[in-house]
Amino acid sequence: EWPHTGRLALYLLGLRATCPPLSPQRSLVTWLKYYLEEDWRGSRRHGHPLTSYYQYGLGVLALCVHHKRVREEVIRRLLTAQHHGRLGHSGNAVDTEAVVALAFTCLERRRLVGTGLAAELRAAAHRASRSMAEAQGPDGIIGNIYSTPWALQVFLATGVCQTEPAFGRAMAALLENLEAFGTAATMAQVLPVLHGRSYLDIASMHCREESDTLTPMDIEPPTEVPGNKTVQLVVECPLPWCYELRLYDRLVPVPAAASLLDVLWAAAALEPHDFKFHTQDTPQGPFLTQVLGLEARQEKRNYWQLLTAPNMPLQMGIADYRPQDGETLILRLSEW
Ligand code: B12
Repeated sequence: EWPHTGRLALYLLGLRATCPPLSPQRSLVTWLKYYLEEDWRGSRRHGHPLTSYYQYGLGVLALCVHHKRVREEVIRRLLTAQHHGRLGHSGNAVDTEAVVALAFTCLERRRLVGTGLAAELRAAAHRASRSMAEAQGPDGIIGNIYSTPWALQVFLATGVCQTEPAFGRAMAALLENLEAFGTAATMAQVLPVLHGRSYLDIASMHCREESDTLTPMDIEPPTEVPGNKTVQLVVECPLPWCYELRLYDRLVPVPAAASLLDVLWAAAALEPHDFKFHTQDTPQGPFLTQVLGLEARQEKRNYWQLLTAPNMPLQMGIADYRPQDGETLILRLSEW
């Protein structure tokens, strides 16, 4: 069983933000401390938390927001990882660096550490915020559109948004691309930023009588697109233990509005039924776990990466991505 560090951390952050009348969270907070320890135990062998630095950072952030101390060693692990540039993997560096920088800022602001360590954490958070500003593209985006809200949360939390020109440019980029945030998971990361807040503000929220602003929306059904399209589906396994690089390559006809998930279903229905796949439901949507009987293993840190030819990783999952007519999609067993 993997420690549920990230899920519990997100749950505790969400719980706190809803201003519960009683405080039923105490035992959950204890569980989170336990998961952090379990998570790290894996690292003695592997050199990183069993889950990921992203989840480990979320764990520290959630404990801090609940005003709970963590052992100095736990914080030092994150500082060391940041210092040695070990936080990033497969293009997700900004998200992870930002979560960790928010955790650092929280610990420092809430005075949960001594003055020496507080100064180190402040310096580390400012380093992260500077490197995010430097990573900004000409379009204002930092990392990609989904990591930009995290970078903005760091600017807001570290208080550099007044002086940092990157802030305004990144905010403008977000406002231009709001339609990209269609899932609950991505909305949860962008919404605080649109209100000028970061997850750190949960810690200092005043729970007063608030009107219920969470009202369900009427979501319009997607518009029907008439006609069909053809997508080329390629499966690759560049890992040493695969007998061949290209394991599957076929044209798949689908309706014009089909998502990549629909393409996979259509491929599975084609004669002679040689394409198989499995998914796992996550809060981000269905996650592709198995293709042609090959399972991506969390403990081996491999995953089925989604790309569009020639070699561009998708920024969305299989249920959200809608390929164009004639596009070639690659499912590649990769390491992260
Ligand atoms: C770590 C991470 C990964 C790791 C997860 C492995 C692990 N054991 O940690 C790996 C490298 C495998 C990964 C893969 C992908 N990821 Co990713 N990932 C993240 C990251 C940095 C943290 C996720 C996390 O731990 N959340 C906390 C835990 C508690 O929440 P959780 O919901 O339980 O998380 C699990 C699932 O969400 C799943 N997962 C991770 N990424 C994705 C993406 C999608 C689309 C789905 C359905 C599930 C999923 O793995 C998580 C850990 O078990 C986020 C950053 C972010 N801003 O959210 C990006 C993020 C969620 N990933 C993203 C993307 C695009 C992908 C890929 C589609 C990339 C690709 N081109 O192949 C693939 C998924 C392909 C597939 N097989 O379906 C985007 C999603 C954007 C969106 N539109 O929703 C994000 C937001 C990054 C970004 N800035 O673009 N990812």
